[in-house]
This record gives sequence, C-alpha cells and structure tokens, in this order.
Amino acid sequence: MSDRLHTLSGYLYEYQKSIAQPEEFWARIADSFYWRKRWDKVLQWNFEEPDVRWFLNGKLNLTENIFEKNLYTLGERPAIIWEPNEPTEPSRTLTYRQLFEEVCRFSHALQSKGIGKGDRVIIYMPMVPEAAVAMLACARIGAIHSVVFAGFSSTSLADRILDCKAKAIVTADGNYRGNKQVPVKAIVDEALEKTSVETVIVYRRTGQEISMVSGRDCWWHDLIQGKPSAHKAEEMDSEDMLFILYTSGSTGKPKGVVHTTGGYMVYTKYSFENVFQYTPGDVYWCTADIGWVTGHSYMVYGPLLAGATTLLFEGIPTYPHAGRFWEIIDKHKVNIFYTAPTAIRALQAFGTGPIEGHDLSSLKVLGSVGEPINEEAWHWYHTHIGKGKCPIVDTWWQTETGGILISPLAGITPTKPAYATLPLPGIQLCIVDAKGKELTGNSVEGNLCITFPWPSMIRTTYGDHERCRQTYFSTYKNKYFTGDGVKRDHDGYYRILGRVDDVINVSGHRMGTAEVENAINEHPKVIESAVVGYPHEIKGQGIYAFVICDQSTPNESSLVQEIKETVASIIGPIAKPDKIQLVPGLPKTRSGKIMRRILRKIAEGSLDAMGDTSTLLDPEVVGKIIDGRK
Ligand code: 7RM
Repeated sequence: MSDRLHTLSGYLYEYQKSIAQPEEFWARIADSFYWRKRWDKVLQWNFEEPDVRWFLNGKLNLTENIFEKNLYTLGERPAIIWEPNEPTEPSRTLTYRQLFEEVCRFSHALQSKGIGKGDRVIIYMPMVPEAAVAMLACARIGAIHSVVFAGFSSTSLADRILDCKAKAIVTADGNYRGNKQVPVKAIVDEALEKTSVETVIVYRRTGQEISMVSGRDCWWHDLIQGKPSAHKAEEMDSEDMLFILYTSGSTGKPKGVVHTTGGYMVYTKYSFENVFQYTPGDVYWCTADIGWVTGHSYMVYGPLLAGATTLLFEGIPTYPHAGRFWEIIDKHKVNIFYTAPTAIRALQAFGTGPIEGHDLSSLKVLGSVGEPINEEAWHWYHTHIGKGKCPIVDTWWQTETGGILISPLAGITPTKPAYATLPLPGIQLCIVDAKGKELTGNSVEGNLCITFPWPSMIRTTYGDHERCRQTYFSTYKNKYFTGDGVKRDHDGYYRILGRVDDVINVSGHRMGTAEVENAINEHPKVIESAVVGYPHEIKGQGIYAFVICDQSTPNESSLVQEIKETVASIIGPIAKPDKIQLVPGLPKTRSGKIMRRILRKIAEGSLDAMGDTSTLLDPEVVGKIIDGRK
C-alpha cells in the first residue's frame, strides 16, 4: 500500500493536517507497516535534553517490512540491479526473494560469529550488493551497523572503530574505482594495528593478494556456506538503534549520528514514495555511495521498503568515458535518477557529446542532493538529461534528518531552479536571525531551524548525548538548528544558501575545517593552519589552507605536496586541500581567534573589501597574505 500524494492541493491539505494533528497523521502512515506489536503512544518529546521517541513500545523488525510483508507479491521483482565498474563485466540482478535469502544466510553467518542484538558492526565495503546485504542482515539480527565510506583512510576507520567499540568489520579484499584498484583489506589491517575487533569478514571482489589473520579473519563465502536461506528476525523496539553514521561538524572529531528503527523506517519509505513519485515497476538509480546517508536512506532502506528496484553502481561517472551514466540509464531503462550537483557540473564540462547515442527516454524524474545546485547546472540537467520533460527534485536534508525534509514532490510541486521549494508533510520549519528571533512572513533570510520532531530525526550522538544537545539543540531554544542558511522568497519557497558554521561542502561531502586543520598540523614542519572553503566551479566548494611553516623550508612545492599527502593519509583523499598557501602569520583577534571572514575573502579573491580589520592583533599580516597569494 502506498501513501503517495497525487496533486498539489492534496499535498497542501495533507501538510495542514500533518501540522494540526501530527500524531494522528504519523499514526496513519505507520499503520501501513507490519508491526509485531503496535505502539502504545505515537510521540513523546522535548528538545531541551533532547529526548525524542516515536511509536513508543512498538515492536517490529524493519527487514520484515521489506521481505516477509511483500514476498508473495514482489518475490520475483528485481530488488537490486548491480552495475560493475567495468562495462564489460556482466551486471547482476537480485530479486526480492534472492536478496531475502542472501540476507538470511548472512544473518546466520553474523550470529555464528557471536554477533547479536546491540553489537556494533562496521561495514567498510565497495559498492557491491553484499554491502546492502550486510546492512540488512545487521538490521535483521538487531546489530547496529556503521558504514564507513571506503574512501576513508585507515586512521579515520580506526577512529570510528574505537568510538563505537565495534565487535566486527565486514569488508572486501579490494575495490575497483575507475582505473584504480584500492587495497581495502590492507587499509583495514592498518586500522587494526591501532585498535582491535573480534571478527573481520572479507567479501572477495577483486581476487587480489591479501593477508588473513587466523582466528580473526574469515571469507564471506566460507562463512555463508551451508547457512539456511530462511531466518527468524529479531524483535526490535521502535527506539532500538538501527545504525550509527559518522559525519563531520565544526569540531575536529566526527560524530556518530544515531538513528532508530521505527521512525526511520516510516519516514524513509514515505518520503521516497512521495518525493520521487515512485510507481510500482520503476527502476530507480541513486548514484551516492552507501557510506553516506543518501546511500542508506535512498539507495537501500527507502526504496526497498517501497518495493522498488534500486540500481547500485560500483564505478565513477567518468570511467571508462564521460557517458557512463547515460549508458547505464539506457542499458537498465532507468526511470528515476538521483545524483549530486558536483557530478552534474563535472559531466557538463564534457559538453553534450557523451550524451549522444544514449536513449534517455525512460527517465521520468531527476533528483539532486548534497549541496546547493546552481541555476546553470539545473538548466543543463533539465534540458540535456531530462529533455525538458522531467521534473527535478532538489532535495534538502542531512545525515541528522535521516530523510528528505524540503523538496518538491515530482511533477506535483511547481519547481524553481535552485530552490528546494516546500517542506514535506510533518516538517515544521522556522527561520531565525543570529539572535534567535523568528523571522515570520515571506521574503526573509536567516538560519534554518526545525521546531517539531519528525520520525527519522537524530536521537543522539553515539556515546556523547551532551554533544548532540550542544550541537543541534542549544543554539536556539526549543529548536533543532540545521547549520544552514536559508531564504524564504515571496512565494514562501525555500532556497538553501549553504552552511553558516565551520563546515565546508566539497563535492557534496561534509568536512569540518577543524578536522582538516588537525590533519595538516600533523605534518612535522607545520606550526599552525587555517582552512576555509572557497567557490569551486565543479566541486561547489574547494578547500583553501593557509599554513604557517617552520622557517627552514627550502622547497615550497614539495612541502605543499607533502602536506596534501598527510591530509589524504589521515582523513582520506577527499579532504586534500585544493590550494595551500604558506603564510607568515594568520589574522587573529587580540583574544587569539582566527578571523575566518578575512581568510574567506582572500580565498575567493575579493581582495578590496576586507571589512573592519582594526580589531586584529597585527593588521599588517593581511597585506602580506594578499601579496603572497598566487
Ligand atoms: C543528504 C546530505 C548535509 C548538508 C546540509 C546542506 C547540504 C544537502 C542540499 C544541501 C542545498 C540541497 N547529508 N545540502 N542537500 N544544500 N541544497 N538540496 O547531503 O549530512 O552529508 O550533508 O549538505 O548544507 O546541511 S549530509
């Protein structure tokens, strides 16, 4: 059964109802799921602590809502289509029944290793169907998964293993990415020199030489050997943790965002069906990686709960050629395509040549996520990919929100380039100024907050509830603060303006400036650094680092290269600064605070309007930095 809206007036009516009577509204949506025991109370909350609970005392298993609930009708429908990195390698299709059996076998496999309810399992895998199988098997046995993007370094991986006290890691021997082969298992081994887990399960993908530690490491295929293809799902409470996903904030250390079972399930399915206007039989393709929240909510959970066919692509947009996306859409007759502005801009740079010869007529809906989409990219996407007839859903949300909160409903909400348009039912937004005063009415600009809970919202940051309170619920009283700036225009439409905190968004990947600074400072010659974002044509934002080094620096360019490599090895290649400028000092206030506003101006090249620099300890340093800028 689908709770899909069909008309603009239907949406407006539903929205009003959802605000006037939120509990009745969400109870109605949740009633179409299979609960072993229905909830006693829909919602209990306060944003002070925060303490938010949905569907209290409801008992369920999320995977029963993907499989058992639908197998009779959907068993033979493709659940996952997998497209490999190499176009010459055959693609794979798993029907709902086949996926169910794989999940069951792997659930037994995990349990045979002593992994059960409440244990944390790190998934560090390439984009193969087994990554989704591992997530679903965790959900089935009640283990809490934490997927770590396979592009992160061994240090980042070790930090996450330690923070969540993981019992096991599911990984692979290697990963194919374009013309590169990444030694995934070797990175895991390196991480495990700094910490430890009981079990490492290795899926064979590349067949490359790896080392296996006896007693700790085992092969995926050996472990599932002979395991039954049926499995009795664990009974979970609605508020039991489903997963932890680490994300960057304004401090140096990424935090483990916690999502729980019932609310996340209800919201991801509801938002998936409504935003993309999914209809049965549609082939849906989201190009994200499972290591990001988009890969969780809109590649695995949302689509599978809706009975959709979800396509997973192992490779990158430009390999072996810049038409790879369009070739895949043609090959698998994709109906709904969801990608990031950075990918659109990167492909736009190749012109329309690579699109020619690929039939894109199967497309009905296009989506965008991860960062603000500029008007030019929006129009290119609309004209050349959607051929002017596919609505674009510009979906705003965050790791913390679990699901899409502001977006057009495809084909229903009239769109405006670069606007995420209107909130989904149940989402109560508010715009505040820097002092926290609410800005009412239209044509206003300020900080985006949310005033009422929604089912898939963050519950805590793993192991540190105070940090969750501090970060999201203390800036403005009784409000969840998103960290984004926003404008509400004369029509009441929302346009996201980007982060107002020290988070930068590089190719849709969130990065804390402090996190990058910490990594730069690990280089023995670095004394101090300051990192800011600057506008980048393809990536949205690039990373600009101002670095003070020790005086004995004979070769600048090799030092700059070394610093970049240091960052790549500590965080991962995605965090490598695009520009590094060695400077004699940094603009600091008398109290020692770095004036990032000035550095941002210098980084973006607007050199004449520095604003007030009189509070600086040493105003002359600004001129020196400008002179040193290449
Ligand atoms: C889904 C995801 C969250 C941050 C968020 C924004 C930015 C995401 C849009 C967007 C403008 C969008 N989760 N952001 N979507 N900005 N328009 N449609 O990206 O946790 O990794 O990042 O991304 O700044 O706060 S995330």
